[in-house]
Amino acid sequence: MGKPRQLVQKNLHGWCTMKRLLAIAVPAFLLLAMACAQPAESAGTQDNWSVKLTFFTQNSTDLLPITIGEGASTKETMKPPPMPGKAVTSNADDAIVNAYVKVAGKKAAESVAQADTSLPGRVWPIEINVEEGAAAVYVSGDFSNYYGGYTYYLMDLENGKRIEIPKNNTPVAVFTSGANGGVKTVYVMAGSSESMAATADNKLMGGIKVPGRSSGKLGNLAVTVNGTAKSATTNDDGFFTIDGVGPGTYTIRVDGPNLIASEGTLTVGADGSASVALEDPLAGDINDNAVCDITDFVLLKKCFGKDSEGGDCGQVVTLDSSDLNKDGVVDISDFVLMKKAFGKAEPGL
Ligand SMILES: [Ca+2]
Ligand SMILES: [Ca+2]
Ligand SMILES: [Ca+2]
Repeated sequence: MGKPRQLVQKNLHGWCTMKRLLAIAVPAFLLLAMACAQPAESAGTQDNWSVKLTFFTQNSTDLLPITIGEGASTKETMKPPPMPGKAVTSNADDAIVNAYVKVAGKKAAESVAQADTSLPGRVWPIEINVEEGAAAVYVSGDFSNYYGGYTYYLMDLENGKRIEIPKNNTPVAVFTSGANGGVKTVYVMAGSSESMAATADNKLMGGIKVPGRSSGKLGNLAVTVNGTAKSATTNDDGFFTIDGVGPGTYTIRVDGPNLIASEGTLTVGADGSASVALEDPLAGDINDNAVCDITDFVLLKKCFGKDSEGGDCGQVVTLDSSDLNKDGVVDISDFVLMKKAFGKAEPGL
């Protein structure tokens, strides 16, 4: 039960190593990778979708299912807040979902309740009541009616984790064994891009994804709230929080070495909640001059085929800045990433 996430990541590293060894077969491997990236079958639409999350302990009879979503598919359960990027309608559909998981007792599901429906929100807070010395809490998702255009995450503010919920029912740990007891809140976030941010109680939280980079390689990206002195740096999972973002309209900007910065507009209402789907920042600006063009292409070419064991790229460019997906080697995958960014310029400051 609860296959450890680390194992999965280890396998991915192994996969990358294998890919490197078989560099000669790169085109075939690209095809394979593309096949892997295909989303699971999705039946939902943008306005009528649902995702059922089931929280449980090692005792698989302790199940707590909750459903989030939009439209008729969720009418028997809970009405969620609108999606990031959509207007807050402040009608009864804008519900905050609270769920309680009692871990040490016999039952995981103590209650599932719809909280104050007059309070609009754009993330779904889920409260988990973890008893002291409790076993791990896991979550798995049923995505049979999800909308494939959205991605979904659980945000664990206490541990600074952005938890990706696998679409194949694989459980992931939310809180591991030995977690301190008490009520903990995780937030479900969903949006049309993989990078997203939202506020709850004037705390800005979010996750940044750089296409092509795996979780664990998304650290040290700068997130700034333009017009304020507020900023944060992402951790390796792309997770960040910024406190004290009160009502107002802000431009959120994300940038980092060799990236074309992205921006999104966040309007925080009087209740302190709002959300924004950010454009994913794209890797490809190797010389960091705010545009991805032929100069960057030439620099990338200087490092082609190089890895940490295979020599440097000459005087003008480092292997690290050309390794756009941060897998330790400069190869065709990095060119594919650069193609996404090619011709793009950063929004002006
Ligand atoms: Ca940049
Ligand atoms: Ca450039
Ligand atoms: Ca690379």
